[in-house]
Amino acid sequence: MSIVKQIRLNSLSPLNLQEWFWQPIFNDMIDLLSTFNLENYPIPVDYLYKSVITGSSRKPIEVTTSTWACKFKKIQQIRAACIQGSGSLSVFNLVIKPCSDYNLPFFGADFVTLPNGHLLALDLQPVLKSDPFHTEDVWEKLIPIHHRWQSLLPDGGDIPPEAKSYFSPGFLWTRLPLGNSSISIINESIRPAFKEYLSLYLQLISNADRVSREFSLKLLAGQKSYFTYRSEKDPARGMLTRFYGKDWAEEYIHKVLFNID
Ligand code: DBV
Repeated sequence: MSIVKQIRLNSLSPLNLQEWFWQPIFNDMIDLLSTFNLENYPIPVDYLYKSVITGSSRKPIEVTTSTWACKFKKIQQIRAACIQGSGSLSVFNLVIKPCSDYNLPFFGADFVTLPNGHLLALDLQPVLKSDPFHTEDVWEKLIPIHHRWQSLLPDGGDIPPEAKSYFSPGFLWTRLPLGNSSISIINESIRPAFKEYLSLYLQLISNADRVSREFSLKLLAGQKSYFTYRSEKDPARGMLTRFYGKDWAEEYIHKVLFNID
């Protein structure tokens, strides 16, 4: 059974990957975004869709990587990297990058299914790590939502120490084993948590006012260092290189996933 190949005219065309484990959450995202006037965010055609046959000759496995992206008022880029292989390989990685004229955090989700289990991360991540004016009003809204869902989930364990300063006090983080009980947890906790985090974020966007030119330059510098960090430390680098080769993987990480321009 292979994934349905899609001919997508641009990155904004709907993504409807047959058997993609994270498709329902992706659809929730589209529903929530549908009140905004979404515009295409061009992605080079080589990165819109990529497929490789891997595994053994007796048991070949197709691994596809699709990129979905758009932009809208106050948001410079929203992009999703969507990977589907066999049942135990599936990724939905989402980043929303606001225009630096607005005092907004990033939105980030990393939903990863691998043969050793699910790894689930959700956060609104500050652009400036130690500026009290930046996102000061966000945390009192996010922390109760975080607490409600995190208390139902096991803690995800240690994260790389250099990553810690990028996380917010509302970082939702868990690891679950493969199996039906985890699928119930994903449906009953992760999916609604994602919707609540994203709804809060969209509300923050709607309420955001322009900042001064001076502050906007600070935010821009913070965004650059965050994207540089994410591109240097991308945990998917090994996997993408293995499937598609070093040249494609490096270009994808630097020019598409974490493009600073
Ligand atoms: N992570 C990405 C992109 C991916 C991706 C663009 C295209 O930033 C997938 C895919 N993340 C991915 C994979 C792994 C992780 C791990 C495949 C597993 C790597 C492995 O085990 O081999 C959250 N993601 C992780 C880890 C953390 C995060 C903390 C464990 C890293 C480690 O142990 O080294 N990623 C991190 C985070 C956000 C995020 C907080 C934003 C909310 O996107």
